[in-house]
Amino acid sequence: MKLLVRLSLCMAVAFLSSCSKTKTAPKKVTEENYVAQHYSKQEVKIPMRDGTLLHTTIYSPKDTSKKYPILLQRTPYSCRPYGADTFRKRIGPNSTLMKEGNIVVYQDVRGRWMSEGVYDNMRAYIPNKTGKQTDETSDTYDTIDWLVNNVANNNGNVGTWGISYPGHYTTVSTIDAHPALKAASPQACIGDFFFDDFHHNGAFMLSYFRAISLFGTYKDQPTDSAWYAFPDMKTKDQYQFFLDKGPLKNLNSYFKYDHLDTKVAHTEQVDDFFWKEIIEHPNYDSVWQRKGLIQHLDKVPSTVATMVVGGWFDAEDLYGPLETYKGIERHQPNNYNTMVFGPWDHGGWASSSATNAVGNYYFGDSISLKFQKNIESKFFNHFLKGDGSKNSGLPEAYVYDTGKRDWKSFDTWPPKEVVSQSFYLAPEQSLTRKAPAVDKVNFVSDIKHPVPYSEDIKTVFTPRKYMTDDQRFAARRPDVLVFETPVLEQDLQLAGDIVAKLNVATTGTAADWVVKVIDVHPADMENDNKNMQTHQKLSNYHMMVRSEVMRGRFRNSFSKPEPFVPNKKTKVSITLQDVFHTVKKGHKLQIQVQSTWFPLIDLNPQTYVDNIYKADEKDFKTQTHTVFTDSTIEFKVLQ
Ligand code: PG9
Repeated sequence: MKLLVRLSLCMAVAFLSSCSKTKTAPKKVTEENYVAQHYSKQEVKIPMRDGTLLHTTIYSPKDTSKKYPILLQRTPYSCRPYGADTFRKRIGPNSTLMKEGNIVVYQDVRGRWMSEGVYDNMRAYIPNKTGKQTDETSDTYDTIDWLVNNVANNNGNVGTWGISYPGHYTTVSTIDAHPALKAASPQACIGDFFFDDFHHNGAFMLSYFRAISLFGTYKDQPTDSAWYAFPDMKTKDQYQFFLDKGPLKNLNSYFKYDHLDTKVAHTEQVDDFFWKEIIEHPNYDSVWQRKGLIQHLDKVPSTVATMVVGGWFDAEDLYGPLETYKGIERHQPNNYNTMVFGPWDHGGWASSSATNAVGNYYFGDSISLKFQKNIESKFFNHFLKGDGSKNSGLPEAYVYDTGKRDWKSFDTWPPKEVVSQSFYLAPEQSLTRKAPAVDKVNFVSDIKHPVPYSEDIKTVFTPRKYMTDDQRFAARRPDVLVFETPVLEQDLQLAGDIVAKLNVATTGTAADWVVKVIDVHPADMENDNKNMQTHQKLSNYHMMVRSEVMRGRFRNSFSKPEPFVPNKKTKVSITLQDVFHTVKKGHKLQIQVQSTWFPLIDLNPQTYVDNIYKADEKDFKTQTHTVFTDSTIEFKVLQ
């Protein structure tokens, strides 16, 4: 009975707020006030099966002459602006869908902003839930059920979409999906925080330092304004800041919230529950494993069509979208499941900019706008307003070649036609198809002078631009090994993942191994870019195409780390995420290998300690590392 009263109260609250508008003279319709002119807004509290109320904002077309599908986004980033009389400037996945008319719904997920409950990062899925047990799949199910049964003028079909964390909740919506869910587009969707965002193969993404408090500050009641604070580094020079800070434990003081009236006992050294989770769980243990979503993609019913979207230069979530698409293909081969990967950084495809570039590298005009209009809108219209058959007119894999700078469609990804081609890290800094005599190359890894990941002096919220940055600054350092082909006499089209099979050694007992794949442009190449920083030139530009780190202790298992035996030749294999890139005739393919990448990732002490987050200054030691020339880089090549 109580729940029914709450529900009817919610409806009453919703109804009153939508009637509160005072009569004003109609304003000129501009992009700025398009939503306010064409949509009405409701704010409701939807009750979950355990009674928790989730704040939900509903934008409905004022034209009630037809029924509309519901486009739902669940987010930790707020439904702002709050209040019945303030409207977003843009709603929905893109302006085409906004102007065609859809019911667009945003919801604060449990424990965030105006919703009740307690937040948990990447809340673990609970199989076979009973009674009032909840997780994000049940919250989504209950939300969709309420919407289709209570929102006026809906056509009974629901679509979900989102980028990054909202992309994660979009993937969640497909698991044990509500029958009304017909289309989902997880975009840059987080798959697993041990391989997306905060960690790469166990190395901590120190460059995410400022983002931690966004997800680790307690709040104990609904709020329409930010309850967290970002650490003040008091400098723009992030490299120097972290070098001066030294061991990670010296950052703990930034995660005590004396200023917050939280339930956490301030006597603890760290109040931020996310930072605590990170520093107490350095290995891929049950805490991270439970949160991983990829393992549950066997629970995506065939009633849901999926289109996974990602950017080839997405520094934050590349593992997630690739593994989400591949996971649904693997578990549910008969589902309608497609992918689109373009020349974008994190969420770049949602840009309304006429020019598309990543950092200093320009790709072309209106690439994002054409995607929004011709691919994304077509996907949702087909499954939510159309016949919903598998004949959507869209390809299985629509992928952009970032070397040739054009799109291609395939009926599988990676393409069936690819062949593996291995290149050896050979002496004299060469990269050869032919196995060289086994030799070795040494370098001193000086933790007092780590290799920068970028030449830029800035404090990032999350890293982005480095993904296409010129790598000449690194190539000219003695602690970066360079291996390079001669000028190519024909195009080399890379399509799929890249596996670095290194044979290495170290004088220490711990080391990180970073591999970078680089497209060296011709020396006589003229700038054609609209986006280059003035000092950057395309002549001999060392364009980063892909890069990845392996924290050496995890070389055999992410859950059971192991030290190196000093000076013992050891195998370290690193899978670099998929690419679709032609290294064109006249260019060179280059590989760089290094052991620091600062402060993108934290410094490895280079002596083995159980938990690097608790390491002391004395544990950090300069070491000499070795790469043997029987190490190979295996590419997937389209002939
Ligand atoms: N995946 C992105 C992110 C997560 C956590 C911290 C910072 C960024 C995102 O949701 O944008």
